[in-house]
Amino acid sequence: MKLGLGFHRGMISRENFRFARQAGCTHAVVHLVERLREDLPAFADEFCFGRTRAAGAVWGLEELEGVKRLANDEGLELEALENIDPSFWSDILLDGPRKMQQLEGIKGLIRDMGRLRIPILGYNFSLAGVWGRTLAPIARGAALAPAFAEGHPLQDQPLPSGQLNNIVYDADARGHIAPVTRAELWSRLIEFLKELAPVAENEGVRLAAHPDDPPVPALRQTPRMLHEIRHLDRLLDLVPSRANALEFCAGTIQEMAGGDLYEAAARFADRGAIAYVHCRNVVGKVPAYHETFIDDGDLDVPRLLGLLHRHGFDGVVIPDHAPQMTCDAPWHAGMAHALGFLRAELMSLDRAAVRAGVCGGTG
Ligand SMILES: [Mn+2]
Repeated sequence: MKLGLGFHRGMISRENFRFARQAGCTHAVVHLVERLREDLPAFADEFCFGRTRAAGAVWGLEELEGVKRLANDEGLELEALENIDPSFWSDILLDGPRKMQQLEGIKGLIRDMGRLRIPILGYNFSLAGVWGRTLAPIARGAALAPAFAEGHPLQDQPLPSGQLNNIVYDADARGHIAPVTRAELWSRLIEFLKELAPVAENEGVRLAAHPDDPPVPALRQTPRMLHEIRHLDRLLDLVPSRANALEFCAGTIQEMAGGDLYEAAARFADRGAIAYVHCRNVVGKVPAYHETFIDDGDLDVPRLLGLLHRHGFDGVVIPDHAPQMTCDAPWHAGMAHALGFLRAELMSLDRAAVRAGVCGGTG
């Protein structure tokens, strides 16, 4: 297994890639998601950023090439793009009039990823997205971390038009999104996969579905589809393809009301269905849980990594979220802590494999 770190768009920089390399990462995952255009940070011209582009245009080849070159310059492979900007696929999620046009846009993105050998496109087929949690001083030493308790009044606020996946993509939209049933949402997801999986397979790109975080059946008056382990099986079974895979978020799966994370990890690894892994820790399950430091929760991270290793998963593990540590660089310190822990575990698995002679060790 390989160690990686994920970066939101505003975090993509030479310094942050260097930080990841210093912590022992060999791989990077980047979110090219944009919030409102005026909120975008200014990017350095040398990396092809900062150009104006038509609203709703999918990331271009030059931009992806710029991010990849920057990562490579700092000793990192670009493993995945994570999370599709709502403006690129709003009508795929909502079954709107521009759906076919947006599917063509994402096919173009997948072809560019194939050309650049970026192997994974992580996505979250969710209307409300990650929502309804509060940041609380609840992790060890009063570190700030997200907490969730079902029934908070926020969670039932209807979803405004122009907002999906917790991102505003059209500030001028008025009203709320039309009601949708869970069956309708599943049929939109199946159409998305049937259209895109063959293109992705052809390009050597894997589409990796993130489970619903928080894993509850409904949020903001919209249904969710991937909040139990069996839903992930259903997703894989509906469109069998190497390109139809999982962004295996261990924290989210641990938060699910039922099911066994370790059994799921072993089974999905056996199926070769895990594209990459999000690894964080958590205390509690739905209806109430909170995130914690990686060494300090209900999830037995060494056991999980050992299982993934034994069941043949050889891809990238990233820390997902980490509590913010009290210092001048709360995100970096939290990530450095999680990366150090993961790096030690991955090294010890590699050493054990060499001792067992399964990784070409000479004894
Ligand atoms: Mn995750």
